[in-house]
Amino acid sequence: MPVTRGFQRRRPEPDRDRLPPGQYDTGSSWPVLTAEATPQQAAEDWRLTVDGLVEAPHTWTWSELHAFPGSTYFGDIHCVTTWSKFDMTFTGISVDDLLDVARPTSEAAFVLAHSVTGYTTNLPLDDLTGGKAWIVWSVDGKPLPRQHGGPVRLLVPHLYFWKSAKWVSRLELLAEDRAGFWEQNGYHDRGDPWREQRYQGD
Ligand SMILES: Nc1nc2c(c(=O)[nH]1)N[C@H]1C(S)=C(S)[C@@H](COP(=O)(O)O)O[C@H]1N2
Ligand SMILES: [Mo]
Repeated sequence: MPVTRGFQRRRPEPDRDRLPPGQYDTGSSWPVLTAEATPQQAAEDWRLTVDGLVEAPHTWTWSELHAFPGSTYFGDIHCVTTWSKFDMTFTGISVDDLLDVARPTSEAAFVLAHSVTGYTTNLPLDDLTGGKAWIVWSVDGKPLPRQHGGPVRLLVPHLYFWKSAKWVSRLELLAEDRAGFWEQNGYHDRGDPWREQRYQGD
């Protein structure tokens, strides 16, 4: 049967330029991946601490965090379980602004991000600076749902999403890399999705 070109049904082609190797587009669904029980702490009671190898360790309250200039990430996220989700809008503040106050010492080279739940994940300090990482409390214009890390989560979208600690309460600056929860269980210390750094040794 002849088919007029303009009426041909287009099969959605995976967006190769946008999908890191081994990933698929999850579309409108946003899976929840949580290793622990979701904490129920009220937003107004939230505290975020930056300490360890810094000149000026500091703890911010929920309202103090909101006093920083707002910063938005618009783009994609990539989970190591192979889903990627396109065109997310997260709003909060830049991690740079917190580090400007706390001032990492010259020895500081790594960060262990802690959640109130005890979940941890490690990152090179360089991956949290230069406008690449956020502390976020809203997604697509709405408060971040609790199962997705609300009231406050870390967002490091250029790395696999396990680095984006939900319910983040502390950024601990370190001289040496110290493995976090998934990293102790065999996941990669850096986790760059474009280099497919899923597991230790990748
Ligand atoms: N506190 C905490 N943060 C976490 C996790 C977790 O289990 N606990 N899971 C990580 C993993 S493996 C992923 S893929 C993302 C999932 O975020 P989501 O549930 O909002 O999709 O959160 C990351 N941050
Ligand atoms: Mo994940």
